[in-house]
Amino acid sequence: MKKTKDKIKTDWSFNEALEIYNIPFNDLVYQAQTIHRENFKNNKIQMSTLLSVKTGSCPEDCAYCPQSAHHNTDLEKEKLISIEKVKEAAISAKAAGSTRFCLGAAWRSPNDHDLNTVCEMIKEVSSLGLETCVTLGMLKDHQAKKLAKAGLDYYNHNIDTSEEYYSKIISTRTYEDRLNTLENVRKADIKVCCGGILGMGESVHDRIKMLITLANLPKQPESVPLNQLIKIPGTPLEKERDLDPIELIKTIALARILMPLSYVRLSAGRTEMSESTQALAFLAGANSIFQGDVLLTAKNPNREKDTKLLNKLGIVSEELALNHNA
Ligand code: SAM
Ligand code: DTB
Ligand code: SF4
Repeated sequence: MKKTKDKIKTDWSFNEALEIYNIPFNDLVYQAQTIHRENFKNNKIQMSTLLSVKTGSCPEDCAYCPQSAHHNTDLEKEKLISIEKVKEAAISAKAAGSTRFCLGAAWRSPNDHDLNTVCEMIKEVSSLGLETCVTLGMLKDHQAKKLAKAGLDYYNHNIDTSEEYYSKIISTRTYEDRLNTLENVRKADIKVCCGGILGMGESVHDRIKMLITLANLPKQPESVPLNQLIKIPGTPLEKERDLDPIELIKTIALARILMPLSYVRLSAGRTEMSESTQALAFLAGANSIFQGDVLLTAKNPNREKDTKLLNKLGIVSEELALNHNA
């Protein structure tokens, strides 16, 4: 296991990655699956469950997001929920086979009072034997340290696309802001969950550049969520062109090859994907999913549907490593 550990490459050039992306499809998927098998257990995937703890009214203008106050979407807004509700949802997630519980809040950045409440939520979830992940927007140095002290395992903060395309999608913050938060998370010794969205009108070049940015971080993210855009009515991207499933699979395969030790999560958008596309995604090296019939606010395949698919493919959920906090 983990044969590749000592030779992780973090100086990928665009042309090197493009060359890999352009090899014949079967060769690309074969290479990705080979690297996958060198580093992970075959036919096992990691399951995470999401919970939105503060929903809607976000001041940011992310063009894809149903929770932005700038768009008129059909969304039930909710203030920060109680610790008790979080605990209940985490217990159900664990019973359904999830090993990680992820809390999401529609904030530009948390205030210190709310952050204290989230820290209490993290402690509750950890005490159930689940890994914890939160995504709360931008973090200052001291906020990341506070989360680390509460025992947080992962922080999710996506770069979403290439630096060049970023301003077409979001105007209320910069790529640099995003990278600064990732740096603060790393400095606090929290594991990084960072990925992006495919199908927002970006080019193949943008997707490759996004993957290079992730792969060339001083330390590659432990978890890389790749979301297919969910086209939410009322958002500026509601009529965006469908993502070609072959391009999705090629991007997943490239992510696996550039980041051999990272968990690559087939994240949002599985409701709109066929079983065959999802099967190919796992073949190309995706080894994590969100389970549960809602993501934060949007639909996700229900448990019955996922169980049926995973059974057909002979894929099982990865058991929680006993020393997950080590
Ligand atoms: N506000 C925090 C932030 O932006 O970092 C946390 C919550 S935000 C909803 C988390 C991630 O969800 C975004 O970075 C984006 O990648 C993803 N996301 C949001 N809306 C989406 C959509 N319609 N389709 C696919 N992914 C989406
Ligand atoms: C990630 O990359 N995808 C998840 C998680 N990180 C927080 C969120 C997907 C959100 C999809 C839209 C919604 O449910 O509102
Ligand atoms: Fe707010 Fe996050 Fe949605 Fe952007 S993605 S609008 S920051 S909740």
